[in-house]
Amino acid sequence: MQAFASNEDTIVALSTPQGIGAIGVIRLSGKEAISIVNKVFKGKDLTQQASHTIHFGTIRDKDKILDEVLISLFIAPKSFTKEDVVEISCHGSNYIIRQIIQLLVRNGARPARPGEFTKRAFMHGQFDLAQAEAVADLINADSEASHQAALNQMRGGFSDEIKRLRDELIHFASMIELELDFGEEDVEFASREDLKKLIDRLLVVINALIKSFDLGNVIKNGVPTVIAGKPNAGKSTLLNALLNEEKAIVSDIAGTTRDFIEDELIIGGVAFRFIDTAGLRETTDTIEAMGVERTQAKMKEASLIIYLFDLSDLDIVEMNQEINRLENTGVPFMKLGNKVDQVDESLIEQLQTQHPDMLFLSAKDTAHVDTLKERILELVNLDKFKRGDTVVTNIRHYDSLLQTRNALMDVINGLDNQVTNDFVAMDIRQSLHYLGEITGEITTDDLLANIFSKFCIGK
Ligand SMILES: Nc1nc2c(ncn2[C@@H]2O[C@H](COP(=O)(O)OP(=O)(O)OP(=O)(O)O)[C@@H](O)[C@H]2O)c(=O)[nH]1
Ligand SMILES: [Mg+2]
Repeated sequence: MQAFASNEDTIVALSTPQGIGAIGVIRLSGKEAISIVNKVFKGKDLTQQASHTIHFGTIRDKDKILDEVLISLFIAPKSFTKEDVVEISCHGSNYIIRQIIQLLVRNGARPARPGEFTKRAFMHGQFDLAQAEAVADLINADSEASHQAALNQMRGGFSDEIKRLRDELIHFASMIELELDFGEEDVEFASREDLKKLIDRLLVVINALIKSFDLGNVIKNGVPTVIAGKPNAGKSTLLNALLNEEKAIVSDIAGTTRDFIEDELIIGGVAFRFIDTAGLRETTDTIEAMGVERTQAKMKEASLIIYLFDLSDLDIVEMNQEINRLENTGVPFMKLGNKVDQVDESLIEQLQTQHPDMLFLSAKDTAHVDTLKERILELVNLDKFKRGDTVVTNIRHYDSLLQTRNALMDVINGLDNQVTNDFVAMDIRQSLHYLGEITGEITTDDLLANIFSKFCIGK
């Protein structure tokens, strides 16, 4: 039956989470939504009611009352899907919900597939594809920053920018196609200079969007923050203090942590993924060596490295070598002198003159760890984000932007090499295609199926 599922069907699903709750909301959308519910509802004739009204009554399976419910009516096109939508608020018991949905299915509704309500809203022009995807991100957002990014996108900031650029390019494309129609005659409707200027402008915006993905990605998935240093520096102690939980084993035996240990923590509305690692040293122990290799791999992928030095066991020459190596990785890092409780003030003063940006702390001291959290937040530059600039968070959009950039470069190269109009037109069409993929002006069934299958049922 699923194979024949059509966009014309009236669909039904539970829209609130599975499980017991005070109420559960069952949603239907489609031409028959009101008439199907009307068949099993006793209270009023729902087909005669106005849009945006709520009605009290009972849902009955023949003579058996299943539940007392409230029915909300949304008549097309004034609904989320732009179809007739009925929401049944019933008591949130799994049994009642199952019984009601089965009854509605027996009366002609079809169980909705994942994301099908949102897909219909998209197909009826409620919003574009990038905005539909933001709905999924919004539901999944677990920090203030990722929530804000999804909200910005859902409200269309990003889409507007893409659409504006695309419209300008369409104008040029049509001019050049017109020239093609004139064939042999040497006419030029679209100035090549203006076209180049437009593409340069497009590239500036697109490059900025591409660059924003680094930030967008960490906002959405958490900032990968690696805690590294030599064995016994206090890395696991610091992880535990940050999380306020005995997550990692701490001991005075060097080489305690052998694999990496990871957990998420939200600081100032931003999700951070802290990764405690095996201490860095030369070792003949095979397992520990594998751990060290993993540490190095994690450091390369990190957005931020918190590098710990054990002040109670410090070789300054070696420390400076380590700092040099860190600088060469290109990954932002913080230098931490740990175990301040074990050393003289004079050592700290000496180090402070050499490295003014070094933070001295005891990983065992919660007040110190709070200061560290503030410093971490400062280091991850979220200013751009706070200003409400458009930030790309979706890898699909990122990919389309890269493709757009390539196609635009082809246009520029073509213009520089004075290729014929049909090639220029083709490259412009290519860029329009990739830009259109982002907002869904250009879609394929596969693309849509792929995007909406990631939604949950009922959304
Ligand atoms: N006095 C003092 N001891 C600390 C401090 N931080 C950590 N330690 C101790 O240092 C030892 C090593 O701590 P760990 O957190 O296991 O060190 P690590 O860096 O994870 O070590 P490996 O997993 O072996 O690489 C433990 O005995 C801790 O209690 C500190 O700020 N002050
Ligand atoms: Mg450890």
